[in-house]
Amino acid sequence: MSALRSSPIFRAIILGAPASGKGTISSRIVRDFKLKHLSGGDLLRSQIGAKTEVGLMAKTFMDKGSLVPDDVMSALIINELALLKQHSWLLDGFPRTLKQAETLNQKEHVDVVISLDVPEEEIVQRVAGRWTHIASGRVYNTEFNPPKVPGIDDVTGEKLIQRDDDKPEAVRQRLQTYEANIKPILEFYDGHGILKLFKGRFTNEIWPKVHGFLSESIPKSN
Ligand code: G5P
Ligand code: MG
Repeated sequence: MSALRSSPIFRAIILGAPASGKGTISSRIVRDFKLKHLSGGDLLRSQIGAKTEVGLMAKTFMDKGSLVPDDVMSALIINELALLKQHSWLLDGFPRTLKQAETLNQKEHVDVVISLDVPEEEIVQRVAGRWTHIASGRVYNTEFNPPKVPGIDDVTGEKLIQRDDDKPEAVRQRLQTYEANIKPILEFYDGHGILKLFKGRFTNEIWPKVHGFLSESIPKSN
């Protein structure tokens, strides 16, 4: 779809409600298919950590569970993708509005869009147990994939934190924001024939299906 391209480079998007497992499934995709991973949320959190003007502004929206304005978000992502011209990539959590989808479509070719459909009650339970390593975006869950040492990242030994927007009010707002925006985005990609839905309660149930789908979709020379 969009810009013409005939290389073995492969570009995918992963969408889904807050805590539907986008980050968890992305890390498995990166491990098995060697795509570069770019998460809008991780990018914003690194801007917040660096106390940039964009980061400080974005935090005011994120803490409430609202979306960062389209122009700011699209500019951030498009700039990052411009650095990945020679790479296959996986874009996590972008686009989140039809406007963002249209902006992306004008700039980049996308091969497939993976959409995760996980029941809401499962999501609410998960968030309470999530611990994040901000610098890398690695996520843990006290039940599902606990770190080897509680509160410590397995790879770097640095401290894990609980995200400010994982408080119950913000999670409720994030879910509402997602529901209010997702339908036209899915219709947009379905209209381009590149949407693939994955429904399930658990990551370990969804992941083999995503793996099978990508094994079929990614060019073998990649
Ligand atoms: P983010 O950072 O993109 P969300 O809300 O879309 O945030 P989030 O919270 O990062 O999504 P996820 O990546 O879908 O969730 O899920 P995950 O982290 O892998 O899994 C959630 C938890 O469940 C983890 O603890 C994991 O270990 C656990 N888990 C996974 N699978 C299972 C399972 O099978 N069982 C169990 N028990 N646990 C499991 O965006 C944050 C904010 O940034 C802004 C917005 O303000 C947004 O709210 N933002 C944007 N604003 C505008 N436009 C955009 N495009 C934006 N992108 C981000
Ligand atoms: Mg995530």
